[in-house]
Amino acid sequence: MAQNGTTENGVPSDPAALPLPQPCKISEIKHTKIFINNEWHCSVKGKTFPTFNPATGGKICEVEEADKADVDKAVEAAKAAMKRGSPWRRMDVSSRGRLLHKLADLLERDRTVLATMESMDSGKPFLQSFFIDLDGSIKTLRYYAGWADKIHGKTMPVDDNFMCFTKHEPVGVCGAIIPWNFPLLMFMWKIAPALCCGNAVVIKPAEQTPLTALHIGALIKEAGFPPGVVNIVPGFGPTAGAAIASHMGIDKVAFTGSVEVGQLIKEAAAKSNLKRVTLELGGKNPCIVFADSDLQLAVQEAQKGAFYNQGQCCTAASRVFVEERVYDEFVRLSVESAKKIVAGDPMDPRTSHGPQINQQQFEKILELVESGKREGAKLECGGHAVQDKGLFIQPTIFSDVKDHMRLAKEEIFGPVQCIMKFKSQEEAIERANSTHYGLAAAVFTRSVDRAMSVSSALEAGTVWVNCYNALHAQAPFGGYKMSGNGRELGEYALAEYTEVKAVTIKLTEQLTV
Ligand code: NAD
Ligand code: NW8
Repeated sequence: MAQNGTTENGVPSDPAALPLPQPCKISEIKHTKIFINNEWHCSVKGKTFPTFNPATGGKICEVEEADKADVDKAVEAAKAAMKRGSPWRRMDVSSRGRLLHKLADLLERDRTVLATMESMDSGKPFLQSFFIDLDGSIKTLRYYAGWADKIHGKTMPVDDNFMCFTKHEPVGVCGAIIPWNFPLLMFMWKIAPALCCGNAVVIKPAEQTPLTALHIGALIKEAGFPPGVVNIVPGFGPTAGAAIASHMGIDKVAFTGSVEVGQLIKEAAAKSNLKRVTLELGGKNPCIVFADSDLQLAVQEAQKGAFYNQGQCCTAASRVFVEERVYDEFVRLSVESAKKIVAGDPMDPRTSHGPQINQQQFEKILELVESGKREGAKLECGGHAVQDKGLFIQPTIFSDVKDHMRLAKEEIFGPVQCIMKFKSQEEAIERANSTHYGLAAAVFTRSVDRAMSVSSALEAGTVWVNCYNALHAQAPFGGYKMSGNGRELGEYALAEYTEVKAVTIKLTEQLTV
């Protein structure tokens, strides 16, 4: 059983929760324009770009393409929303929280439409969109709604002649650039903490998956956020994305995506106005399975870690280290279970495995699979595209993977599990840490001592013990080393969206008794 009371493909395990939700018919996409100042705008250059359904290859619709000039307009709107005396600045903090709750209510109302649209645009199985992405998005909004009226500073005792306190103020205009693997969830991870702290946002969805973000634009307006508080600029990385990263009017940028682009963003931020940068980049996440673990559980969780969202997760468990004594059994059970995964139409409730996002990712993954075959890893199952099915790739398992192979070093971002053998705990830790990444890691063991010592030794922002992908709005998420800077979710994310002001007041009246 997976988390949140759901089974592998997101189906509720509680039969009382049946019947299952069904995707709805979307005959026409309503929102395809740039969202600025609570209004829909055509692109300044008059350009549009197509968005496709990766399951069918069919074009869904054209979307207005934002470029630098559109980002400039969005930033002006956001700056106006942040101006002293503006409705957003003057709004009392409880009302800010109510607006975020209202937005969450509207996501609940439109849950089926949003889940259907998310699946059409990204290829995710509908039930996963419905139960994981929508659930996570709604929980993230409600969690930060609760923080809106609890963001306060401290009073510092200095010397007798002064009163000194801090205020946690919004940073200002926050840029956000997000990827295509969790289009709606990443949107909420960015806007919810930004808005609860009183910032304005200019956000660019990924060019592959702009649709749910634009629907949310309509809901933001309906919820009653003042104009300019959230602005959505669908477009490409080197144009709209780069304009955000180098904009003089943007005070902070949050990015989720590849290491390469993360480096470009930091460089652009440094060379423009030194805007603050938070980055959530990839991982080559180790999963360590000890012989004393519940092996069935380890097999299931490691598999979910490797194949969830077609392997397109920054948290994907792509290096599984298994203790020698249970290695053969682990491989056997993993292969047996992987062969049962049903790839197919994302709208079909039996499907738990959809297509990759696009041709470029599809080819990159298959090229890495070929490198594994060439370098001598043992292909246990899969290893090919699903016949005649466009962008679908079979869940693939390699055993006997060695640390020097490309499979063990590069982020694959596809449904490929690499299994490796280890002898000692010390060796497993050493090898798990020998990567420039450090996003997440997992340990499977029945020993509390071992869970504690191994989780301390792992260089990763998240360590899961006897579970995988156990993300919660309350817990911080982010990377060590080259997996990123800063934290999203939880209380820690608030620090990324606030400036701290120290106010020191000289007191003239002196009490002598
Ligand atoms: P990417 O990093 O290019 O894209 C992520 C976002 O950055 C998109 O919104 C994109 O438009 C934007 N972007 C691209 N170039 C930019 C630039 N020069 N300036 C500003 N913004 C820019 O990722 P991708 O090309 O879609 O995927 C490539 C690889 O990145 C994947 O194979 C995977 O390894 C990794 N990836 C990681 C995540 C993650 O969640 N950490 C998500 C998607 C992709
Ligand atoms: C925020 C996120 C979640 C949540 C639940 C289950 C499986 C996978 C993910 C996940 C609040 C509450 C719940 C997941 C999401 C994003 C990434 C990787 C895995 N998130 N979930 Cl990058």
